[in-house]
Amino acid sequence: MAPHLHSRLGSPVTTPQDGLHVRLEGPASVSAEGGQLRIVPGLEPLAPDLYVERWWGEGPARSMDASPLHLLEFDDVLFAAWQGPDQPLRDQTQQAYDQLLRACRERGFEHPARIWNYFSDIHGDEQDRERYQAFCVGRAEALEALEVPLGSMPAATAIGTRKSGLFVYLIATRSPAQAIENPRQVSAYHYPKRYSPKSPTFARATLLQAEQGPMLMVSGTASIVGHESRHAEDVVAQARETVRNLHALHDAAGRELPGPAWLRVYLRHPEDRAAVAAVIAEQYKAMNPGPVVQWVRGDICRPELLLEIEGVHA
Ligand code: 3EB
Repeated sequence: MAPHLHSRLGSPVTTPQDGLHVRLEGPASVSAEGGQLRIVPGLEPLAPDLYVERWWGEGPARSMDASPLHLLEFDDVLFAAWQGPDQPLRDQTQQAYDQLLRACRERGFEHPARIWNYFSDIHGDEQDRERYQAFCVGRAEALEALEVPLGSMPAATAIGTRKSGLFVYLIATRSPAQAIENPRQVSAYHYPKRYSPKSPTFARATLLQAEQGPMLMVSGTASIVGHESRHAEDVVAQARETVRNLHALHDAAGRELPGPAWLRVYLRHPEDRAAVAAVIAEQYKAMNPGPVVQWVRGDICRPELLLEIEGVHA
């Protein structure tokens, strides 16, 4: 049977509902209690958009809180989160992925469909490597050891923060979602080695045939064509290239899918917001209502990239 999975980006509700809640305000933390898994990653919201991202499934939700691992299990979807130190990043990432994926497998949720990664100082050095590369190596090692095939990677986000700590959280299902690649881009797991000794292991998007209809979970998407960054230092051109990539992913997944229900925009420089907002408004002007958009300050993994956009079509 198709899994039940729902996602909304919206205002905080007074009666807290069951599910995964990602908030951007308050001290960085992860906790699972009752029917809720609450995550405040080390990101900075760009006020006044203090939206809450909520994901939920069907049936009673059961939580398990055993730091560094926090779980929330519905009938046919599992949310899992890991919070720990981000030093040394390679080892911590390897452990986080190993523990998260083992916990998913033990509960019968073999297939991670979507994963988010946040950690500090993404352009800093660790053992003569950029920390983003150390992260890629730790992640690839864990996924290899667990024999996750390259064509079955989850959609992903990896963003640098200004608060220490590694936050990894995911959505896993019992049956696989379909990985979608972007025909305008080389698959990240086939990037040349100059970006990282172990290539980034993620799908550009995953398409889940959910009970209520198809859902497309779109990875963090940036101004990259082929494997190369485009339009260094030109935020408007980067925004236009990024929405072309989002459009290409929508095409690849199937135009019968609705447009994005919500988007999250990560900006390296908050002052670029108005320029990027104009590009997004133009792109989705035919949609009514258009996507709910959340704005966050964050460091994209390549220093020349000024923004990244992720989202959900459902
Ligand atoms: C890119 O397309 C831009 O390493 O998990 C976007 C989303 C990016 C996820 C990751 C990296 C990751 O390569 C960067």
